[in-house]
Order: sequence, then structure tokens, then C-alpha cells
Amino acid sequence: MQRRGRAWGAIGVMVGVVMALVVSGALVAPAQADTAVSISGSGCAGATTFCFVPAQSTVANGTTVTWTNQTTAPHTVTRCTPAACNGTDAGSGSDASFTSGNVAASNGATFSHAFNGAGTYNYYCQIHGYAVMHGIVTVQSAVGTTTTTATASAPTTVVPSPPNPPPPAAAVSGNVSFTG
Ligand SMILES: [Cu+2]
Repeated sequence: MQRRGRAWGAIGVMVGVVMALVVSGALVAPAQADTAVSISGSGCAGATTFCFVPAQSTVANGTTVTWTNQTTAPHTVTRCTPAACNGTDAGSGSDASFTSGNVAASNGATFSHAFNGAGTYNYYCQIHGYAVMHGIVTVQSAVGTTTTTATASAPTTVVPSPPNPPPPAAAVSGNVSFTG
């Protein structure tokens, strides 16, 4: 009987620890890491004058992507249309507010956009053209948001349930040693 009470208490503690890890991991990992893209004037693939580095970025929904101009020329970050991008369309991303951002000519100037909508976003530089400068941001739907809400309430429901199966006296002594 005492073993039973301790077993239930141990299970409750272990579940609580696992839940805590899941919650903290889910909150920190996907949503908060912002992503940087350089607008570069050297070492470009295909030996173009300018390019976006990296040309492909994959981020979680809600992530802010910041483009930084590392050249002395002005650039834009502009969503594609088939006409402007040699047949490449805008991509499947549902965030219509990502359209165009002008990055000034000074070295270190930035353009930032927080992506809210899963899918792909094909973009190019209006000034230098798609053939010279283009990139793609892939936004993954947030898995963490729904998991966090579900697990956050779980520890409160798990703790009261152990006293049910074992007899009262044994259960109390077993539980006290664990909570204390
Ligand atoms: Cu450009």
C-alpha cells in the first residue's frame, strides 16, 4: 500500500518536471529567435554584383527578419510578381503586408519585417533586378503556440489525482515526503 502511494507521488513529480521542460522549451525556442539577412556586395553566387546572404531563410511564424545593407548602394526587399521575377510568383505565404522595403544607401541600414502567415515569400531587389538579387523566406506554422496552451494547465490537473487509488493514511505520508 505504501509503495503504491509513493509510486503515484513519483509519477506526479516526474510528469510535472517533463511538463515544465516542455513548456519552457516551447516558449523559448521557436518564436523569439530573429533572423538576419545580409545584403552583400562580395562573394555572391553566380558572381553577381550584389546578393542576399543567405538567399534562403526558414523561420517560425511570428519571426522578425532583418535585412542589413553591407554595401554603399541602395536596395529594396520586394515581394515577387511573375512579371518582375522572370516567372517566379510571390509564393504561398499569406502575410500580404510583406510587399516592399527600401534599404537606404548607407552601410548598415536595415529593413525589418515580422512574418505573420505560413508559406513561402519570394523577393527581389527592384533596383538591381531579380536576376542579380533575389531570395526566399519560408515561414513555418507555429507548433509551439497550441502545445504551450495545452501543457500549461496540465500540472494543476495532474497533482490532485494521486490520492484517489491508495488508502488515505498511506497516501498522505507518501505524498508529504515528495511535496516537502
Ligand atoms: Cu539591390
